[in-house]
Amino acid sequence: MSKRVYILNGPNLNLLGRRQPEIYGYDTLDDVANFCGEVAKTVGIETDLRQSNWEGQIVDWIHEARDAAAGIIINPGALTHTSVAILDALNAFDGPVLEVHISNVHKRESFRHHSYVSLRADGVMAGFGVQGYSLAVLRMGELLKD
Ligand code: CA2
Repeated sequence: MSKRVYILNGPNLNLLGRRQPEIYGYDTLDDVANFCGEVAKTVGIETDLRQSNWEGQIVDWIHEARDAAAGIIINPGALTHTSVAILDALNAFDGPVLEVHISNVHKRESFRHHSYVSLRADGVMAGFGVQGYSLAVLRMGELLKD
């Protein structure tokens, strides 16, 4: 049976492909779910992509992942830069964690340069557009290989 990986997305990422395409591109989150699912198959894992605008919901999904997922790929949106709660939840998760940012946060405002999640992440993708999610799925396949 293939290993399950949660792809968790934070606030406002439901707007992907519908606003600010110059920063985030034209693909929607449904597109991301679809191409990640296809890439996942090639590396023997399956993905479950979710999005919430609520910090507590993301914390709950990370707790759920402790029993239900082998790894987590997370784009926490703006919560990246503020949420100790998400960091604490990730610290209670035993599997690999990969952090994804569609934009290159290091080229943007200084408040986006710090990530609480990076204190736990095993790898970080930033500035690869939505392709960063597929690259993270490939890497996750490698990290979860038997
Ligand atoms: O680059 C990223 O993926 C970010 O995590 C996106 C967050 C931002 O706060 C982080 O600093 C970097 C913002 C997500 C908002 O997503 C939108 C997508 C399309 C249209 C409007 C917002």
